[in-house]
Amino acid sequence: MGQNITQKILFGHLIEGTLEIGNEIGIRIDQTLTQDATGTMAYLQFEAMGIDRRKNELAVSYIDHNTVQVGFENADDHKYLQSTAAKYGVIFSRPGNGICHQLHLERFGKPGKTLLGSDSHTPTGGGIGMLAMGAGGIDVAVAMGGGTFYMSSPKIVNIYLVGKLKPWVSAKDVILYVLKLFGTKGNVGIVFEYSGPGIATLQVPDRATITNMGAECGVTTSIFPSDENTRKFLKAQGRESDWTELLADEDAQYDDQICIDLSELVPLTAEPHSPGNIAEIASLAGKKIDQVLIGSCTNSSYRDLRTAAEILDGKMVSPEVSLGIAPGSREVMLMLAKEGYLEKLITSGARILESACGFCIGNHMSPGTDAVSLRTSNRNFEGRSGTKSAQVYLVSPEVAALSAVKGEFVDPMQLPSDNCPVFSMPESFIIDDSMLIFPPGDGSKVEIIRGPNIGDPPQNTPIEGSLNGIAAIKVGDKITTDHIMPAGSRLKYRSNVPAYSQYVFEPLDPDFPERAAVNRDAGKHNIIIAGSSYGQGSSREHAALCPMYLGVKAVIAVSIERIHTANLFNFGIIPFTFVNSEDYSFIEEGDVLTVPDVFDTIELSAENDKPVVMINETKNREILLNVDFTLRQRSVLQAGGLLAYTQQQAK
Ligand code: MIC
Ligand code: SF4
Repeated sequence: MGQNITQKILFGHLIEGTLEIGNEIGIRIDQTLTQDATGTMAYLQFEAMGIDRRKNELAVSYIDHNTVQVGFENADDHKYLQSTAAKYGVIFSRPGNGICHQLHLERFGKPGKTLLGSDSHTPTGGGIGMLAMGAGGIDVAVAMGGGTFYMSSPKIVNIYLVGKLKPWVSAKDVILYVLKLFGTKGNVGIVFEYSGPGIATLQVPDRATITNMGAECGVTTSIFPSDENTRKFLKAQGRESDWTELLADEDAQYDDQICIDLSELVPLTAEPHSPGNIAEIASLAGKKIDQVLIGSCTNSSYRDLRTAAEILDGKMVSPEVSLGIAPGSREVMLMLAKEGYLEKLITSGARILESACGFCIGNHMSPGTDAVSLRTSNRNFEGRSGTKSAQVYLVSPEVAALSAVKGEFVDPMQLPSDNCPVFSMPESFIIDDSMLIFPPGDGSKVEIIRGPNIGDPPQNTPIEGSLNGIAAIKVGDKITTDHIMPAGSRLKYRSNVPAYSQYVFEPLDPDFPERAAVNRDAGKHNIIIAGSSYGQGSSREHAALCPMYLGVKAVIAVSIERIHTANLFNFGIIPFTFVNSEDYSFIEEGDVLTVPDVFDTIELSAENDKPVVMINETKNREILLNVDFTLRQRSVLQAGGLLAYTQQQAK
């Protein structure tokens, strides 16, 4: 039987397990990437593992998230990351060089390779045929040390594309349409594999926009074949020798298939406050707007910004609108500058921002009160922009640029199609790797620079005996990691867990940290009760690490997203799910919850394939919990987390 491309890559990298949907498999990771906001913890954990040098094929440490210095903390983090990169054999991408996903695609990604990144949008690499996945920093640290990456063998869903996009409709509309079909929950353990005649009409930057934002569906990753378009892109990057063809076999099988006719799509948007709230732009035409931001790892390529520049050429941004543009990389910025597009952008009144995540993570350019902000980024969770009352809409660069001029939503389908800029891939990009620092051959003499904000990664103390819990907080459905561990202005505490822990659940319940600390200090175990799709969004392991620091020992949810589940295991927090989701309503904040001899009970339940019985002492009621944990996951929990487990294994 023929293989699809996901299977080809998985078989080629399989170390443990069999490819049956839902089975835990262990795979070899070729390349890793980290970014500054998750990287400090990843390298602190790498150091704690006692490995002297990175062992995988290629590792890159990017500085892109927090480049705006307010206080000394970020600059100190950057120094720490630069020195760890030199010491451990990691390539360092200096602040200003660009956003990790855009840069990795341009300079390092290779078809057929596996890539693990401490950022949920790592699947961007799927645009050139990589099996690229997001994970917590500690998983990336283990992979850098040559360790196996464990994941659930995916269900492979084929998205078969036919037709060609109409003028004014672009890749962002494709992925927004996919989000409309699949939503933001219920897709755990899936890989979207694209194929069909329609893919030949999509260039690498288009494909990367689509694989990037597959993350919003909660899938493990998304992948396109590596074909002639991929070769052209890599050739233009001066890397044709990195190209290999990677196509699904003619008789490849998939676990499911849907077909999308590209020619039927129209411009779409994700309305506040979820990337899954899809509406047609036509339904919003004429609505007043206040801010437009073009950039982020989803839509900041040369293709996207050149298109925006062509639309803005000779026009002025509306006086009611603030337009910011953040190129995805220095290469993009140089291309725009050399070809005169930067001048067109500046002349139109656009504010040129640094090649970094910036506005997307809410650390600058927060909109005004109740403002309507149009962004080409991938997440519009409430408050992520830094302004709780802001209404953030996710749109294509075409809609963003047109609307910035008019001061209101513009439906491009009402405009002549001849006005739509046509893009063709340049023969060559401007290649300038001078902002990359390559590590010395021998890093043993390199001194690691640690500012006062950088502390040791806290370790968990494993539960002994019973889970003696208190429902310390009860939250609803679709709680994102931005709700659990806000980023934006709090990002600078990423390497200081005691300080960052003071903001756990800040947007939902700012008193939580104090309450949890009181329980913890009284010897009680804090438990988080949640609805469905808990931990959506980012890969940030602080959404497990900081609750761990506050004494959280278990999460009980209707369902938990993939990366967050892995992060909970990694920090020794038990990720229970309800057997009967109605039981969610039988627990209230403050209830006393007990599982006697918790690890023995879990072992017995796992062996006999039976649920764990938890007692809600306050309500005098038994509640059944799923424990479909593997032996490895159970051992990690018992050790108190992956760091302790890895240290034990190394002895
Ligand atoms: C995000 O887009 O939410 C982030 C910031 O890039 C995160 C990583 C982080 O929290 O540092 C992600 O997507 O994983
Ligand atoms: Fe950066 Fe935004 Fe992309 Fe996250 S989603 S990596 S914050 S640009």
